Amino acid sequence: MLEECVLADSIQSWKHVFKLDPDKELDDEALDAVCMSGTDAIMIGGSSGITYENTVDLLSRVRRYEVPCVLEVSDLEAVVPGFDLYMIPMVLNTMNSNWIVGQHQRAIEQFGYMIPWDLLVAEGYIVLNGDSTVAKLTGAETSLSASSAASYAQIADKLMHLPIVYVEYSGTFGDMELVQKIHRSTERSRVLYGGGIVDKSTALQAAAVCDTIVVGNIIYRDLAKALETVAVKLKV
Ligand code: 1GP
Repeated sequence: MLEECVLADSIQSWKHVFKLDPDKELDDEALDAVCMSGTDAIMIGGSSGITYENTVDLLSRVRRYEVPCVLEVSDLEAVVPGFDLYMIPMVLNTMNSNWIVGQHQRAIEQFGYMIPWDLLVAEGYIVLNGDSTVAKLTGAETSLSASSAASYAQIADKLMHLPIVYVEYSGTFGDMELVQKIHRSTERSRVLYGGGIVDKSTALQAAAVCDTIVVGNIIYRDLAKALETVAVKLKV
């Protein structure tokens, strides 16, 4: 129990996370570079094409390394045992309650008896790139002013007491003033930012206005640039 709590608490020290998509190819050499990069954690997740098989396969490859490996649960069919933690997204800025509590309710009703509750970490997602797969899938209302976005973050932080607010611009670099406003308006939740971080410069800009940056697609497009982003860890 203690060990599990310590694990969940370790998120508080994460500055940098690489997000790997089980639906995308990454050869062993590239995976070795990612896992040995000094990143704080590997998050496995994606919005489409995630299966039990491709998730197990990626987990077993990442498990050769010491870096913590967490699953961001997006599809019940692809929940694989053996991860260090399970991140549970709740999309706050959608009117479709399916993505806030609906899927969660059905999962708990069906599988509650086997859920390792101490390994679950809830994420209050604020989805802000209207062109992204996650925005389309969840019907997120992405045209938010900074103060609207910050008020969603305060729901996560002050009303729901979620450990994480995830500012999700997947695929595009976001409005850093908006992210900063979210960061300033939260007290306890850790603010994760992801979207369009493609090199050291964008990584440093994002790291300056949040607690943890999440780097995704650039891993598959330009590995050297992706590895540069770990430099944010030197700027503690
Ligand atoms: C996606 O926030 C992550 O969930 C990272 O986004 O792929 O644009 O880096 P990118």
